[in-house]
Amino acid sequence: MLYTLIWVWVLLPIWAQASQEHFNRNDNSKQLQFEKYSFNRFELKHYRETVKDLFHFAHENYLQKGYPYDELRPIACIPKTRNFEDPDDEITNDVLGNFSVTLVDSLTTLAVMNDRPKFAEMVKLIEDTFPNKFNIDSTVQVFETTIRIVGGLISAHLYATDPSKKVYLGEEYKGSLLQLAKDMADRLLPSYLTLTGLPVPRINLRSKFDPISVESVSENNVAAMVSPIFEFTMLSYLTLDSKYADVTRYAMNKTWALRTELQLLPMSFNPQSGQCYTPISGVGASIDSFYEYALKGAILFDDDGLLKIWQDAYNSLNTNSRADWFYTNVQSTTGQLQTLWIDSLSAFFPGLQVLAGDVEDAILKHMLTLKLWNTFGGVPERWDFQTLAAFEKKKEFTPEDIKSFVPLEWYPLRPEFVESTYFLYRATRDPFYLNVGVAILESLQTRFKHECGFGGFQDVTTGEPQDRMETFILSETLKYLYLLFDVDNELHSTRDNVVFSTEAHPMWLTPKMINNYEQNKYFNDTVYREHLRACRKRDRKSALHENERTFMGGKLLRFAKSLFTADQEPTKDISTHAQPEPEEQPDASKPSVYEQMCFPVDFAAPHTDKPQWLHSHLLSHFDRLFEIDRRYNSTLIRPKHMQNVVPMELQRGFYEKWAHDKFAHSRPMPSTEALEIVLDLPGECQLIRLPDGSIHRETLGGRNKIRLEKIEPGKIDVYGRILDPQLFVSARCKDVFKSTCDKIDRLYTPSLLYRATVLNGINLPADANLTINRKTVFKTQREENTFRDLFGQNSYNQLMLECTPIINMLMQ
Ligand code: DMJ
Repeated sequence: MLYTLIWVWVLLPIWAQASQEHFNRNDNSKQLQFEKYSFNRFELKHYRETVKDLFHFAHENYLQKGYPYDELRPIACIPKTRNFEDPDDEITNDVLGNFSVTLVDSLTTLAVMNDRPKFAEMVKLIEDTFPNKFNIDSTVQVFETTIRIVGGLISAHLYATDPSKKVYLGEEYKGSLLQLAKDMADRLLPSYLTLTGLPVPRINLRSKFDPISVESVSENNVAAMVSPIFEFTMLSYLTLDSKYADVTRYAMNKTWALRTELQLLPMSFNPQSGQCYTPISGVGASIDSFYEYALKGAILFDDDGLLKIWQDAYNSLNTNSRADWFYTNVQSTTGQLQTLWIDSLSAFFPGLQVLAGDVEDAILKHMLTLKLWNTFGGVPERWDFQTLAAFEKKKEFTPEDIKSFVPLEWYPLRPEFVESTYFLYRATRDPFYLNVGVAILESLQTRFKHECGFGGFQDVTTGEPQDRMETFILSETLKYLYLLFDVDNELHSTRDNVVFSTEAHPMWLTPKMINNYEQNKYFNDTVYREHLRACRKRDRKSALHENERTFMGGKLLRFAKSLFTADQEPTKDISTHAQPEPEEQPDASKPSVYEQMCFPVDFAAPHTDKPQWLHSHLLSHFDRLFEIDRRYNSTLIRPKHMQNVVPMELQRGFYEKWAHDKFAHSRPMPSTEALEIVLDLPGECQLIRLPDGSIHRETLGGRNKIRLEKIEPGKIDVYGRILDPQLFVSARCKDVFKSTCDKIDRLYTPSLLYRATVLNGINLPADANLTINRKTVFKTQREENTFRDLFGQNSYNQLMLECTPIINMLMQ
């Protein structure tokens, strides 16, 4: 024992010193024996504390120079206030309600950083700031106010009342934050009192609808229409008043009922009439937190209904909108590509995919944001991904050339990139993501730090700084960055089911809270009870006029009809919370929402054969690290202010240190062409994914989007291999469906082959097959007849498209 102790005492200082030496990365002479190791605890601590210092720097400045106004301008060092002169200035006034929003929104970052004294001081300051609660004559956006104010207060209340948390306030806290959250929610909830039950986007905190013009509430996006469900359901759990949950749940279900036949939601509607405004769908602005809260709500509230919405929506996205490196905006009724840009808000999606278990695709999608960051030093609000042949050969690019690829040029230091980086690190523990975090941190210390706080770019193409510190910089960007390095944070080891709100406010429910709610919840607010009853009545009524094309569209009409028609099984599309159905008995054999989510993980899976910290698994085994650079080389053009900046994965100490020299290599760019076919057949799209990545289908029912690679000898395929002429020897035609290939000689060898590489957004690994049950492939004779003209099958059981064999689509 004594011997062991001596060793510990002797070794500790040496280890500490050596680690500090290693930590000084730019000093080569000092990189000795620890050179190979991953971030040690000294490094992690240093980065974590650096983030904390940055937060305090900005927070203190806000308190001294910005408070009690909503924000502080980081360059001018003066408050940024609501535009009191022009109430119609929605861009400013939607968020800045004259309610010290930075103070409220940043509170949980102090909690996450375990800063109890400051947390307690800020709770007191909030109590003093709002003696009359939120009785303020401000018209604000319901969504923004919910996620920043209501969400911030609820989450801080959870921290303040949870004895297991380091910032627990004990007896000194009397529940003021929850009372404030409830007060704000009560002021926002009237926005749902529309004919449809869908919320209008804005409301006046004092006088509800009085000073609001019709135009300012005539359009609402789906993210805003559904998102309050998350914060408001939490509020119901905490207050036992179920009206918040029920009213917002009705809106979530009704919004989802407005989806198209493809299970895609258009991005915006008129909430008074339900008429569709913007028919495009995607994962970015206007729709982002619809997906986020379907999944996060399913997890936090263990809610099967929300899980089903998430699964259907995600499946449909994958079929219709998933591209290799991002999700595209598509027409919600046809699934056709609709815009040639993506927006910066979509960078949150990989984090959500991690939560859903789809780490493999999350890694790809996150990579694109990294490349945007490398190019512009931030993530432009919109980036145009179309490649122009005219630009490919160009050597010099004018500022105008660059601007033409950045339709919206600002970057307000949004959190989505670091958010996804954090989730990917938690899922993979790959030091790659810590390195990304360090690169972001360095940018925060240099280009984004100003005299009084942090501000992003007004224009990423020129590097012009933005004199604004949005509240999400303190509530999200710095919080996720801190958590990335704070590997031992209490949130990472808690047994509670912690889920971050869309504004990064941690939320959780203990079994005690759930039981209490289930046993004691009430709904005795006549206004909202009557409102929901009237909405449901209108839903039922509309079913009587099925021929009329109402805003509801096919789905909702069918649903409403099913409620009305006794012999049809009623679907559960619309919430029945106000008149609860008999409670389902919990079924012990039934998997929880969490257990139902499972995606196969491919190269991201932590490797067990070697210690994980020796190198980055991603850098060593992901051979497509530079594919985006090459593929989008005519649109990822670095502006002048970025020209001397080395991309983060090429910086000294990044690639050569973290990639395993035995494995790491880069895949050559494919030279094959590809085409996509869409088969829309009756029935469900059910597929079975086999361990080798192959996919088996019993039928071809449902919507199938198949990417076919054209295989020609000598070309490089999407897996980076030179195509072997041998493939052609084994691919002769022999038609069994008696289609046009009848005319082709049995010994004919085609000069072109196809290979399926992607099915409904799922990448097929090299040498994986797509098999279909020969007997059940077509459900009806009619289907088979239709397909005869198009498809055939050769003697190797390969399916043929117009006489060209698809070598890995096999009939079995
Ligand atoms: C935040 O307010 C939230 O993350 C929201 O969901 C999207 N926009 C900002 C951050 O970009």
